[in-house]
Amino acid sequence: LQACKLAAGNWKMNGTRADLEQARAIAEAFPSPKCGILLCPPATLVRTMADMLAGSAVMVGGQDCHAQDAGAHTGDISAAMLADAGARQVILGHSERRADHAETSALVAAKASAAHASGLVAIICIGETEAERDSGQTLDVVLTQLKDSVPKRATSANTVIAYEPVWAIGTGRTPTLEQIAEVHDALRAALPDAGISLLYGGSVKPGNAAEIFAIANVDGALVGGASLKAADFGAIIAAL
Ligand code: G2H
Repeated sequence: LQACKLAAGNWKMNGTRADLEQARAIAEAFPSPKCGILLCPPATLVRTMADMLAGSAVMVGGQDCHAQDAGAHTGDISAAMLADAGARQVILGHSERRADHAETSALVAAKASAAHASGLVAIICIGETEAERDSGQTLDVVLTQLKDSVPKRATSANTVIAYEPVWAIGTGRTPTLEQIAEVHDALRAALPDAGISLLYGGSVKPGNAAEIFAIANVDGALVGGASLKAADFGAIIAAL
């Protein structure tokens, strides 16, 4: 269990400049938080949000990066570019990227190495589908994803893992506290560095955050929908 937990907001494909006010409100509400606070807006807002939040306690991150530094990859963004725009972290291997863009764990590991080389913390997402859980494969799936998605030399300084059961993402359904604990315990035992933070993600909201954060081996949350409004995300941060 980490002394300093992390509340990470993943805005996904949501947000234009008007929404930066939500980020400003979070920074103003938590001038010296006891935990880490991170917002990952769409790439179009990273530079502006990082400039706006400079000097505050709120970090800014990206939602994906390419495995290479530069080149002929239309539409892609490299880790070096995110770092140059003021990002300190990057979410990688989110299940929506694995599903929408056919990202494999091997690709995610390559992206994580690129993130590390650019000085970014990689937040690597793993999680089982509903069919995998129903057929009793949850631990096999997440441990295999962990092994294949995390670079061998990952450390607590450059890597965070987010366990996000696919069936709990954006659905309002959350696993039982026992189900979260079982997976986080298994992940902790398998990490290349036992100090790596383990976030839970999937329909975290103000009403369930405190009980999820109280689970041993849960070091914070990756929050989607409930990170878009400062009131909700603030309530989750306050529960850390
Ligand atoms: C899981 C999570 C954030 P939500 O994807 O990554 O989203 O909180 O909306 O389920």
